[in-house]
Amino acid sequence: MEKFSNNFKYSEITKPKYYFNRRSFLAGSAAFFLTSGNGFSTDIDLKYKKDDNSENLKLNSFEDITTYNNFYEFGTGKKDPSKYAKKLTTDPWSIEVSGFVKKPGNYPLDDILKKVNLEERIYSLRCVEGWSMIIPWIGFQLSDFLKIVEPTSNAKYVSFETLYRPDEMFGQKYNILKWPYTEGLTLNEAMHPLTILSTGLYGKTIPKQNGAPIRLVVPWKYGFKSIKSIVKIKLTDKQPVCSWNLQNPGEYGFYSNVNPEVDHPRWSQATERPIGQGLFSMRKPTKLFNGYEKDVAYLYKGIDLRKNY
Ligand SMILES: Nc1nc2c(c(=O)[nH]1)N[C@H]1C(S)=C(S)[C@@H](COP(=O)(O)O)O[C@H]1N2
Ligand SMILES: [Mo]
Repeated sequence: MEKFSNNFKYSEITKPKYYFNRRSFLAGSAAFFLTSGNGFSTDIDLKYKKDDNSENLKLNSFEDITTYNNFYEFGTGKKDPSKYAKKLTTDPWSIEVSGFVKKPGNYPLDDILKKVNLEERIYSLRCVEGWSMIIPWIGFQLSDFLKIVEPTSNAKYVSFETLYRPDEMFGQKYNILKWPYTEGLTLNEAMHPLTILSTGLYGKTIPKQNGAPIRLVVPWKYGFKSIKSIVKIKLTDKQPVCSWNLQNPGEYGFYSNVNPEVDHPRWSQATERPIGQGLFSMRKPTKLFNGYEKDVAYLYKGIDLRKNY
C-alpha cells in the first residue's frame, strides 16, 4: 500500500482509468470511518501510472482545500468557512427524498453509507471565479443512491437543498442569496458515473467547511453546482430553481459547464489560477468541461452551450 503520492500529471485526473479508484472502501467499515466525528487518516492505495509528459500538478494540500473555501452560509470570505463552520451540527443527519421516486422518505446518512461503495475520486474543482484546486474526494456515485430511491419515468431533473439553520449558519441572516442554497442537475447528469456525493477527503471525514457531512461534486461544472451539506433531494419534471441562477441569470446558467469559450460577463473564463501550485505558478488554460469532455460531451449533443451556459 502506498501513501498519497503528491505529484502527478494533470492528464491523469482526467482519464477514467485513473480517476476511478484503485480501491473501494468496504461499506461496513466505511460507515464507521465516516461517522467517527474526528475522522482518522487511512492509507489509500494510489498508484498513478505516469504515461505522458503533460503538465505537472500537485494534489492540493489538506490545508489549501480546507482553508480556502466558498460556503456563503458561513460568510463570503475565503477563510470564513474554516473559522465559522465549526458550529454546524452534522450528527444526526438525514436526507429527505421526495418527488418522482418509488421510495420517498427520510434516509439517515448512516443507513445510506451501509448501502453504497465509498471510493476515492481525484477531481479538479474549477470555481466560476477563475481559480482551481485538485482534491482527493471520498464518496460514492450519486447514481448508486438514486438507484436505491428509484426514480419513476416522470423524473427528468434532480434538485438539491442545503440545510437551513440560521442559528448555526449566520450567513443565512444576510440576503446574499435566497436561502436555503439550492442546486439542480438533469437526471442524466445526476446518473453520470463522474457525479458523486462526497463524505470525505484526503481519507478523512469531510470537514464542515467543505460541506459536511455530505455534498455533491460534479467535476465538469463550475464549483457552485457542487452544493454542500445536503438535506433534501427531489426528483422533478421541471428544471429546478438554482440559487446562483436565480440570483443572477445573466451570469450563472442552469448548466454551468466549465467552458473556456463562454466568458462570464465580467471576466474571461479562458484561463484559471491553480491554488497552491508554488510561488511561480501561472494561470493555465481552462479546458472544456474541465477536462472531462470525452466523458460528458454526449450529454449536450444538439444543445447550444453558448445559449445554454
Ligand atoms: N451550500 C453551499 N454550497 C456551496 C457553496 C455555498 O456557498 N453554499 N459554494 C459553492 C462554490 S461557489 C464552490 S467553488 C464550492 C467550493 O467547494 P470547496 O469549498 O469545498 O472547495 O462549493 C459550492 N457549494
Ligand atoms: Mo465557486
